[in-house]
Amino acid sequence: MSTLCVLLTLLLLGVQLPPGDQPLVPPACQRAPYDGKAAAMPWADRAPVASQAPRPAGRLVLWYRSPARDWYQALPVGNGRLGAMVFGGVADELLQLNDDTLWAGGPKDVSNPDSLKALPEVRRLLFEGRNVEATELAGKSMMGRPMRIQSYQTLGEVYLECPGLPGATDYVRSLDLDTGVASVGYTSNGVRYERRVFASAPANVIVVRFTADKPGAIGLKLTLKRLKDASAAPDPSNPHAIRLRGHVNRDGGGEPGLSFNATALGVNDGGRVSNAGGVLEITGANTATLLIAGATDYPGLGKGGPDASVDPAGACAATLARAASARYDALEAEHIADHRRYFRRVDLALGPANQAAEALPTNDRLERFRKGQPDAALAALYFQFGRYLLIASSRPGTMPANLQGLWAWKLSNPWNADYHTNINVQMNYWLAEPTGLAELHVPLFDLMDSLVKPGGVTAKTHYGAGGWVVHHLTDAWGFTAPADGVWGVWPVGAAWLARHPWEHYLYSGDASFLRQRAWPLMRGAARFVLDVLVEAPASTPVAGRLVTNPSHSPENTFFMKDGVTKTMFTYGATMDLEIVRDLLENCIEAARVLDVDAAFRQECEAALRRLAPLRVSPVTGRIMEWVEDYQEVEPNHRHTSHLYGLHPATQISPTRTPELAEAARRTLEARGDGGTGWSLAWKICFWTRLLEGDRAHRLLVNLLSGKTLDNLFDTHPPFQIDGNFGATAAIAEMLLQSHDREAGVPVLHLLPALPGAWPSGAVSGLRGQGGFEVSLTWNDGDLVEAQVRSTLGGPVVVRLGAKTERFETTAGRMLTLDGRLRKAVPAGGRALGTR
Ligand code: FUC
Repeated sequence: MSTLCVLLTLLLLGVQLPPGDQPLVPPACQRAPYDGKAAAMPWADRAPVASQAPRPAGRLVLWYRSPARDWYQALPVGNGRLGAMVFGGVADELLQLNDDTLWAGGPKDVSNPDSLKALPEVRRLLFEGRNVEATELAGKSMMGRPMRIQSYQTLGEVYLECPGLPGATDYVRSLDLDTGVASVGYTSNGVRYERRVFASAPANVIVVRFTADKPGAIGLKLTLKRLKDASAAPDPSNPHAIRLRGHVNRDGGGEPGLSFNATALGVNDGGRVSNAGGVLEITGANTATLLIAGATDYPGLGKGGPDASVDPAGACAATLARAASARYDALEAEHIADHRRYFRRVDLALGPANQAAEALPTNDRLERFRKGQPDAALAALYFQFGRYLLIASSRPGTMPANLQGLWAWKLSNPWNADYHTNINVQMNYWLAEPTGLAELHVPLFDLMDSLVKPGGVTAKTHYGAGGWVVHHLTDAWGFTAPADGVWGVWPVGAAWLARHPWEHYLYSGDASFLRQRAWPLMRGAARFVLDVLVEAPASTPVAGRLVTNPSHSPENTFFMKDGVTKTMFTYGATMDLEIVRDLLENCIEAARVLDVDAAFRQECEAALRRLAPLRVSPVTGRIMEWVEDYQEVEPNHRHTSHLYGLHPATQISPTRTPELAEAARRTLEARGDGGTGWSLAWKICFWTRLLEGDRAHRLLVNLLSGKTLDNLFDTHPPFQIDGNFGATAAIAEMLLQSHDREAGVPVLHLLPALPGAWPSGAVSGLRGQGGFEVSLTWNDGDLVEAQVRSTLGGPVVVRLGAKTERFETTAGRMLTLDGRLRKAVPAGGRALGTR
């Protein structure tokens, strides 16, 4: 045994686990499992690897010449529900698994009955400028009980050994975004080995395929492990399978938490498979396929606690029996077709081409970029990676993408890998509509539906209000009360979320969706808001106007007028007012379209007339973040909440409200060009809405070079997926914006924020509000051709620089325009994309 192995074994022995929860480490598998201690789940392959392998085929690949050394270098696959991080080892392979329903905790009414009693006093204190006392009182009486949620958790790990491999040459691992397949290839002992890994949505399994160019060369041993609360064993129903069964210990005792199971099944061609001692062993096979299923007894959003009628191990066995009845080739073909159904809707090429950069492994390419070398195509790759990640983490019927999409290796993940509703989960979905993934938006609406009931209880208990409320975060169990600390007393989470189904309607024009799903959600969120708006008293700068109270500008602290006292707690924070205005305006429009609820519409209109206005500071010329011109404690704070009106809403516009746009620009200058990953992504969206492509690009460069990990995951730090999704949406908006209207007619603004760094390019399949599909080519920074396909028909205004033209469109027909917006005859059959 090598010293390393001895050390690893000792390390393993040192891991303290409750009896019965010992991870299985059969003697054959010498690797110690991850001990939960190191920050990034480090991994080392025993086989030395050498490589000068050339770039794998495929235009949209992430690729590397060595196995991942930690989780942040591993590559994600996912089918919306089940995910894996693939490390790509040779002698030691690791696949970290997730099931998007595996959450600690359980459903509970967390509302705080003391809240309503304290509310008038908290409001009075805030209006009187006694913010510190208000914070103290709210901290004592307004927080959820308990005020913390529990974490989304890892499902476990697959540890795989290919013993006897002395080392490898010509090693390459990759993730092909166009197929959704991760691959590993290497040569060892004169044999070329290939491994392909994907998460199939149709088959509901993760598939790992092993091939070699010599018959009988495949041998491996595999175990399943988890840090805690689970144990592995042979599957009693299948001699070719092993399984990991576990049970989340809810709240450290008491009520039962979720049960879960992962089963790995070996399918061989030649050789043998056994599961003795809980080690799945394949020897002497020509090819082998590993099928991995995962399941929990999570009952579905809003459906209470663990579902006693579900047996996760039985569910896995049934899934595996179905998957194993298909040939591997058929499974792979089915997966690729399913993935491409979404992925290939949009294609993007950004020039100038840079062969030197594109020939490099992704980590080296990033490094080159970090050193300031231009690489336009890297932004296109990042854009498509963002779309890939949404396809892999949010499918109809799955949980919505959480703070880490669905990839999380811990039991207690950063911010619990929850659904933060004061920017993060919304940002996760900004790309869905414009980048052709509208169906993948639906899990967010499912989450919202499930929050109406608990959010209604919180609305009533905490505020005596109707409708539904969500504060700054939620989880799989319907948590809607203020969480974490007094900054959690931020009652406009639902109001912000309500923009999402409305946008889904704006893009699709689907009136039945608007009537059946969007409207009830919007109306309920607005009902709450109408009930909690209060009139600001005479002593305040917004006397007589309606404001929220209590309120926060998310997580940003300011100095009170004494210049010393720090607080976050306030009334009428600008973001609240922008969110409320947005929601009420959207409700008025929705009620008009649907021709419903005239009285409610009038109520919204009356409230809008009295709402405190957006204001520009006479001192700084910026959009004011609070009702008073307070100084921020951290001028470069990551949240720029008071620009909600610029993005995602449409209250601030360089064409319609140039003064406000100028104030927004000054606001952004003051906040600076840095920030966490998601903060940068939002700022890129802001600059894009200000039509400043070069400035947007500068921040995109900061994001790619400063907040992007080797596997292209965004880092807060640590990893947080919102930055990937937000920047993908921003790139789409640099090329096409569709949020404006001219006399009620949708405006397609072509290349509104094209940066100098992308002088040439082509994009196909972007979506615009009003049911448009848009493809563009440009060269030397000028539009060459635009194709606009309408799905709904009707008029459209096309804007390019200072020029606007109005056209009539016909549903299902294409409008082709030249670089001066003149109708052109489409060039016969020429595809705009570059594929
Ligand atoms: C918000 C942000 C933090 C972090 C957390 C998940 O509260 O302020 O930066 O992104 O969400």
